[in-house]
Amino acid sequence: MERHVVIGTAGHVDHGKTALVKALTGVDTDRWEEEKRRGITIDLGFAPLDLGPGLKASVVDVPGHEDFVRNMVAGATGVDVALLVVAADEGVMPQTVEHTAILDLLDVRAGAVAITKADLAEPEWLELVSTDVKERLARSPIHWEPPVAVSAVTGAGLDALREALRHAAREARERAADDLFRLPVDRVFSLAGAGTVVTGTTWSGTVAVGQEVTVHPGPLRARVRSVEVHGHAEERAEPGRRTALALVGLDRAAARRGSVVVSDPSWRPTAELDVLVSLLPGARPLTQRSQVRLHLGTADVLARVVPAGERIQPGAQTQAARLRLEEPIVARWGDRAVLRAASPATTIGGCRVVDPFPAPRPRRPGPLADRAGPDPVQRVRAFVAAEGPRGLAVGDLTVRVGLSPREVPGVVEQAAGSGVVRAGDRLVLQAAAEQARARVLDRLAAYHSEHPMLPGLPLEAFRQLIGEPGLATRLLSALTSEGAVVQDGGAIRLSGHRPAIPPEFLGGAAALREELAAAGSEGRSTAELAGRHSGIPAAEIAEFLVREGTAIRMGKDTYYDRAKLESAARSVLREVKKRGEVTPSEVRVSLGLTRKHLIPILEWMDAQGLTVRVGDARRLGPAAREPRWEVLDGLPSQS
Ligand SMILES: Nc1nc2c(ncn2[C@@H]2O[C@H](COP(=O)(O)OP(=O)(O)OP(=O)(O)O)[C@@H](O)[C@H]2O)c(=O)[nH]1
Ligand SMILES: [Mg+2]
Repeated sequence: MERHVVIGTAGHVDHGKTALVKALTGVDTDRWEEEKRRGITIDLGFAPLDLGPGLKASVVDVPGHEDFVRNMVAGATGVDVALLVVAADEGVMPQTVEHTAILDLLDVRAGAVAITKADLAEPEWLELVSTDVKERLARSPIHWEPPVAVSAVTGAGLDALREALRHAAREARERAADDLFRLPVDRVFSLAGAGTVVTGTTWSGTVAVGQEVTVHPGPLRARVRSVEVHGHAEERAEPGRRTALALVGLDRAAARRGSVVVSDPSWRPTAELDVLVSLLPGARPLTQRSQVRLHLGTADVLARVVPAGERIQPGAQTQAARLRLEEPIVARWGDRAVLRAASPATTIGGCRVVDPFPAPRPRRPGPLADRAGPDPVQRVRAFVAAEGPRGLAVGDLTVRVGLSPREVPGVVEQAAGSGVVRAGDRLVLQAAAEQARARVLDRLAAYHSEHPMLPGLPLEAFRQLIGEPGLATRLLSALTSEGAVVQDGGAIRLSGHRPAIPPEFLGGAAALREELAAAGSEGRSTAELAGRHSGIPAAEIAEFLVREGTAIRMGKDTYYDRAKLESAARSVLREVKKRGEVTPSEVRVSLGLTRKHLIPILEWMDAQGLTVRVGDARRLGPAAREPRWEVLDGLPSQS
């Protein structure tokens, strides 16, 4: 199968990068008038390069001038193979060092080195420069091929350089086609007939003509009208190559360098990242709220640093920090980024994204080592553990935890064997799930002992106790399905709980029953009951009497003795039967009640369906035909 890689130039200004790219590819990548006039590269240039059987490359040519390092970083982000260019006549210079550091920080794995302008140097001098370069690169983690002396003018060494690039390509990272599609945009333009075109290097995944994509920030929806790779129409965009997408529905002004085109909904912008930072030797330490410029993909944004410890020192050890970004960007677990000082603009280090969606509290990052690890199962476990009882959404495993979609089912299955349980669409640590369960059971037991007469904890109070609605629902359904908890109307209780009057209130309860019986059709409000019977929880006892069946509550807090209320209702029904319909004043006299006490009873009867209101009068309602309300003419009812 044919392999595609992106080769990125690097090196000091004027060292011959663009001339070398032209000698290799035939393409002059300095397209701008200003570039021609000043004789330097300002922005990125692109050219295809055929490296022989089975290997195709796209070359990204970057500017070497120190004023345009920002553009260099945008070009370097998608690079698989570095092409470091050092002019024989000048040797290693500041941007030779800075560009090499940037390639390191972006985790470029392999590269070739061209000692160019060889035609200008004596062989001994060439040898000296080559040795110096080799020694310096020995400390770099990148796999560098031995330097090749070349001349863009004579063409000397170009074949050997092609061979070195082929070798380096073998060491380069493979970009996964079966992963989520992502293309960081480095150019946007409009083209007659094609509409808005965005270009960039496809980092991972594929997207086909006709497919819907999302452009961040936005998010904006668009459809892929066509795909081009170096001027050739393709059916789909694939990783490791320069890609131009013509997008239907995207306004030219809505995208820019730094935008990202994706197709999966799990990509979301974020303004906080937990990262592992490494600072270059000689960089100033980063302290609380130091300002830096973060370059991730083709985006660059200002950010404040919140180190996990006191400060971040330069050195080999990476250190945890949270970055608060001034604008949201798209980031994924494992992404590499470059950090530059805001002013003067110098490269100070880099970072690796460990959590693109960290919990807002605590405001500093917790330990990141477990979540940064390469083993996917351990990593999932660490993310799940960090989420506590909330757990981690399975949908977060791709972008947040860095798994490819095809890995997800297998990793979830393996994680299940190591203390992670799946609850619906979330993963929770077994221990955290058990803890949450125990907390609910404890809380219910405590509630029952505090309120032995109540049927259970109101559902709303339970939700507030848990805090998160999704978690509350999951816990409740787990506990009810295992039979430990019963949900009964608006309350939840332990399955063994039976509401009962505790011994110390039995006397009080008897007194309330008597009180309500004596109050008859007048009823008593909670306030009246509490006022007359101090020292007992009158409201809770009254509610208990309702559930036990000896009392009836009307409205929010007026209680009646059931037998008394029903007997009053029967009297009303008898009157209605006799007369066909009655007005309140007609029944008031026969019942001997004041209007104040009669009206609530009539309204209650309306609500029960015993009576129907017609103007000011009442007629028989449908419920009055039920056997227990059947009222025999002229005879007293059996209540
Ligand atoms: N003699 C000789 N001159 C060269 C060679 N390669 C490049 N040059 C000259 O060096 C100058 C700079 O070359 P560029 O290719 O523009 O350098 P660059 O590295 O692309 O410069 P920036 O992009 O601005 O960093 C030009 O005048 C080239 O003609 C070479 O192999 N031999
Ligand atoms: Mg150039």
